[in-house]
Amino acid sequence: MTGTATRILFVVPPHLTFQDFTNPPYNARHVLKRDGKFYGNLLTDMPLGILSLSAYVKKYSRTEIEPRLIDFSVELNQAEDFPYKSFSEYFECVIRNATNGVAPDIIGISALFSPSYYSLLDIANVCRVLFPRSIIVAGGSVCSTMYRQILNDTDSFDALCYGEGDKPFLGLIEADDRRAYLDASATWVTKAKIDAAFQPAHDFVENLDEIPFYDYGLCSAEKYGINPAITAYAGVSEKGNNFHVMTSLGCPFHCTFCASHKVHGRKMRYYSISRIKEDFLLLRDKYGAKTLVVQDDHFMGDPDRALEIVNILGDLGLKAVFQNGLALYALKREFLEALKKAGVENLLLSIESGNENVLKKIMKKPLKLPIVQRVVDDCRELGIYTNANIIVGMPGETPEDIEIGRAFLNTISPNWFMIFCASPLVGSEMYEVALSKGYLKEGYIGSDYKRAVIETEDFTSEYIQEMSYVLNLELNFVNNSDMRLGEYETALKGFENAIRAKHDHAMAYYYAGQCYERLGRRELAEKYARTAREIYEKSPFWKNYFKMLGVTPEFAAEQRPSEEIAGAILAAPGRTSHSKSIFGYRKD
Ligand code: B12
Ligand code: SF4
Repeated sequence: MTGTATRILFVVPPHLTFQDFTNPPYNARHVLKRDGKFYGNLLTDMPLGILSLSAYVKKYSRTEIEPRLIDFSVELNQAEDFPYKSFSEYFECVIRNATNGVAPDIIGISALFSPSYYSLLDIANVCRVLFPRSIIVAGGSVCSTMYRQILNDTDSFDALCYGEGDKPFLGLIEADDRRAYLDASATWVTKAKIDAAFQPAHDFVENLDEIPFYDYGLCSAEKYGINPAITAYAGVSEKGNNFHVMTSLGCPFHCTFCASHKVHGRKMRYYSISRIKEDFLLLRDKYGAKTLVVQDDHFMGDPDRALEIVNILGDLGLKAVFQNGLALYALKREFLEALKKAGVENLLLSIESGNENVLKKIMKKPLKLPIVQRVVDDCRELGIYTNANIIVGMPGETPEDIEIGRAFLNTISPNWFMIFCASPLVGSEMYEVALSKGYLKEGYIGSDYKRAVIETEDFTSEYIQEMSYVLNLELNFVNNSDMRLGEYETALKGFENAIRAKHDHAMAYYYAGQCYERLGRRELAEKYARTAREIYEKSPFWKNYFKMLGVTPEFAAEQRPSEEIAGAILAAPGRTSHSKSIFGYRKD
């Protein structure tokens, strides 16, 4: 370390709460560690915000910058066991070892997800004790939307950044008196300012080409390579050597469940095509990238430009995953053909609801169901594997609405559905509605679309929790589209993936066994059927769901469901409300 260098420690809190890490819910991905316990599995995409900040300040600062990164999601996934009583104890141990007694000048924590909220506070508190003189700041979506609460909950921060941090962070580093700069800035929020009803302002880099090539060197590609986010996509064959990229920032839409505009605004800003090509080449040739995971909020903002980028990917021989989904209305057949030609083998379709009324009035999402049908069919014809994102439990949605959506979803054939419980992201319109109407349950801050935390006049959170799981089992297993269409090899990809995510997935074993049977692979068919049976026999959980969904495995004839339940659940698409009779969870 040189005397004049600015030492920066970037920290990413874990994306899961302590509770969800040490005691993962039944519908979450989990892993077995050496200590014989199951832990929540954390998604570990590269933290582009930090890579952007680091690159920006390295280029524009007058001083030498010495950055380092601790990403606790990666650290936790790598840990072979977890002998700690709290995250706080663990954070202290890791940070102490990593810094080896040398205090950073600035500690910058990046908190993008609400489930990180308490870890954000814990990390700041631990750092304040370890390094009383360091400047401690944080940024990201959580800080941009919850700055008041954070600053009321802890005194450990010097300031929080509102929105994008490239320019404000540079301003901080360059300031002669850093604390005075934070106090005076319109973008940094300090405790003194919230007391004075201060409204922070964004300070964006308007021309994105001014942000240099992200500082990917901060991330070990090997550590991030085992990212369970990408392994979750059964249609992606090249899972190693994946790097994350952003080709634009901003999104003009107003989806009520989204908070992204609080960080990036609603105006689209784009990197130039020549710049994108340069970055992709560097990633391929210097870093060995094989797959690029495109993180844009609205990649289809300019469809011609999007096509150009897709063609560049194809020319460079890079595979691409569009993790945030692509606006379906812009996915014309020609564009999908170009994607396929460029080697895109998996698409995430942000359908969100199979009920047009919910899409339009409750989610404010500009999507028509015939478009959904057309895009799903086109992708299938072209051999692009599709994952459909669905959200249930929005304030204002009724069980009848959910049933209408459910009926539609049973008629379309994406390869896999990802069903989420609506989560009230602070900064979203939906959060404001839920808050003003008293719909939020305790613990909503930690919710990450797995736990239902909204409760309205129309439904309880238990109903939504249960419904999301039933929809998952029904759409992905009982009524699996690939099995329906005789695509057994493809169906197996989804089932095997489900088994990797949940080791005791009796239904995945059961249907995988049937696929092997149809493919004439007797030995595997028997093995999977045997495992399904072993799990089933020991598990009231699975007995309940098999029964509820009207599935009677050969080995459990005595479990044949009553006519009433089987009829209610298995009725052909178009069925109407039966949820009340099955779950009895509605408040009324
Ligand atoms: C990529 C992404 C992911 C990736 C992970 C990204 C990662 N490792 O960082 C994955 C797939 C893992 C993911 C998962 C989820 N995501 Co997500 N994700 C995004 C997305 C689309 C892009 C993030 C990104 O790379 N942005 C680009 C960089 C350049 O911007 P940035 O990270 O925000 O950083 C800038 C500023 O925030 C700021 N900043 C950031 N950190 C710091 C630190 C300091 C010190 C300073 C000064 C400034 C600063 O400066 C940066 C540079 O300008 C955002 C939406 C968005 N456009 O930001 C949603 C977003 C962050 N995700 C969101 C959500 C809800 C989720 C999930 C809960 C959804 C789900 N269930 O699947 C999960 C949560 C994770 C979990 N519990 O498992 C919400 C978060 C809202 C909230 N309050 O929680 C967002 C905002 C989208 C939305 N709809 O509102 N996500
Ligand atoms: S959910 Fe996606 S499309 Fe909708 S406003 Fe947010 S970023 Fe835009």
